[in-house]
This record gives sequence, structure tokens and C-alpha cells, in this order.
Amino acid sequence: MLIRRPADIRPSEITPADVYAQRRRFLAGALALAGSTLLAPAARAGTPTGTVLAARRNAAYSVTEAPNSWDDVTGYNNYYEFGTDKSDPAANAGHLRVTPWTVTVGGECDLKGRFALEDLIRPHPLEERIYRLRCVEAWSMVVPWVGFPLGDLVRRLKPTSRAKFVQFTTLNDPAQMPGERSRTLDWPYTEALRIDEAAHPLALLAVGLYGRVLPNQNGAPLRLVVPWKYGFKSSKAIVRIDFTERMPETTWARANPTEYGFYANVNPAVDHPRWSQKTERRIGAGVFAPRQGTLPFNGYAEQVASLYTGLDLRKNF
Ligand SMILES: Nc1nc2c(c(=O)[nH]1)N[C@H]1C(S)=C(S)[C@@H](COP(=O)(O)O)O[C@H]1N2
Ligand SMILES: [Mo]
Repeated sequence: MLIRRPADIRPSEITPADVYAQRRRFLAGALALAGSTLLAPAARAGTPTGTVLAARRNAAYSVTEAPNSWDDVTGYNNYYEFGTDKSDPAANAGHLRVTPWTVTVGGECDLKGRFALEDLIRPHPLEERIYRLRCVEAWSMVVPWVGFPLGDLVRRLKPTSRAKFVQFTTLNDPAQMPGERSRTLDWPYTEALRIDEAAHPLALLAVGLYGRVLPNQNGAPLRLVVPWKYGFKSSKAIVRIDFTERMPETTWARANPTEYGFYANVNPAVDHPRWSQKTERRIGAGVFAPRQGTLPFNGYAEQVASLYTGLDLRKNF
């Protein structure tokens, strides 16, 4: 079981975000002493940078696995608006202007309008949650996010009784996002959740990681994190939130409907047409580390499986 209840957590396990850097420096030192060139990448783990955010660790919603290094989390990214290589977002997203930022809320809800990002965030206490991230490409990471539950915002926006889905739209600005000048995907990037999925307490809107404001390559200033689904559901740089009655089209399902579905729940029993989803490679684990088994719903089955009773997850992949 990956999620611990509060009773399982000793106070000594609750680590302030800033202690990560010290720990990594210690680890880097220990590895340098070991003198192994194979372990050398750990010595480049990096020190978190950016504005510090006040956030309490929510241990009940955090996995116990060690987070990936700052360099892994901020240097190995999928963000096609900035290029298709894993190193492109870190290289190209730095100039994206994330202030001021507005989010337009529309569709089947009472609180429609264009909101300054700060006004959307301010009422919500920020928390840190360490989540597993499983990419559809069969690699994974562990990331200490800072954010607040998507469900809390959904409730504030007062969806109407007709609202069945929530759609998220990423910024469409080819002048700032060089990847949008080529037709790798149908821009803007859009994703969506069923409204009960969006209301699940694990669905997070992230504004930071490693106790700092989100780096641009990770989706600043606002990105979704849906830990039981493949990574592509977790939209970055969100500028629109729309409530709909009908299931919205989503970018990857539209690009290739036989390979990517609307649900995209992590499922080791349903292979991608071109590769197995049974195992995954943990980024940063080293070349000799064994691949690890992929867990149903990315290890969050106990929490979320009940959302899908009666749904054939082989058909609804
Ligand atoms: N707008 C947008 N959001 C996106 C993507 C993208 O290309 N564009 N890639 C997705 C994929 S495939 C993954 S695995 C995660 C990666 O998040 P990370 O780079 O913060 O780890 O972002 C998701 N969100
Ligand atoms: Mo992904």
C-alpha cells in the first residue's frame, strides 16, 4: 500500500521541503566518497531554486518512496509546446511569461468569468503531496508537488446539474511556445476529467514542487496532477477551465484514438499497441536498476477504483 493513513506517520517523517537540498548534498557527498563513476549522476542532483512556498506536507496523501532529484523532475519533461525531446522544455520554457496570468472559467457553472490566477488560488491552503507520476511511455518519477485539491476549486465554481465533465486548456501562444509552430499536436493542448474524477481528493492543482514555485517546464503557473492516470492527463499552463455536459475531445485521444483513450487510467493489464505497460523504468534509478512492476491505477487503486465500477477498463482505456 502506497498511501499511508495519518496514524502510520511518525512526526520525524514529516520533512520540511528545504531539508531535501541538505539531504541530497549529504547523499551526493556519500556517493562521491564511494568513488563510483556509475553513481556519478546523483552528484548532479541539483539544488531547488525559485520562490519558496509555504506548504504543509500532507502525509496521508503522500507515497513513501524517495522523490526524484530536482534535476530529474525539472530536466526530464514532456511538454510538446516546447519541443518533443525530454530536455527541450528545460531549455526552451524559461522565457514563458507566467505573470500576469488569467484563467477563464466557462460552460456549465455559475461562477463564469476571467479570473486573475491569484484570486483562484488565494482561498486555498497549499499542501505538499509526494505523488508517483507514470508516463504512458513506461517511465515513472516521484514528485513532491505543492498545490491544492482540484475538487475544492470545482465546488467554488458551482457546476450546474448538467455538468458531467471538466475540460482544461493549455496556453496557445506560438510566439512564446515554439513547439506550437509545428503541427506535432492539434493546439491548444486540452484534457478533461469526468466531474467525479475531478472531485476526487487525490486530483491536485499544482502551483509548485520541491517547496518552490513551479518551474516553467513543469507547467507554471498552474498545472493539473492526476496521479492514478498516465501523465498526459495532467495539463500544464492552464488558461481555461470549462464544464461540459458531453465528454470533451482530448488532445492525445484525438491524435491517435487507438493508442490513447479518454480515461488513461494506469493499467498494467492493457498494453499500449506498441509496447507493454506491465513494467516501468524509474527515472534516475541508474542503468542497472531493474524495471519495476506497474501497479493498477499507479498504486492508488484503493482510493480510486470505486470511481470505475461497472466500466470495462479494457474498452475504456
Ligand atoms: N500542455 C501540456 N501538458 C502536458 C504535456 C504536454 O505536452 N503539454 N505532457 C504531459 C505528459 S505526457 C506528461 S508525462 C506530464 C509530464 O509532467 P512533468 O514534465 O512535470 O513531469 O505532463 C503532461 N502535461
Ligand atoms: Mo507522459
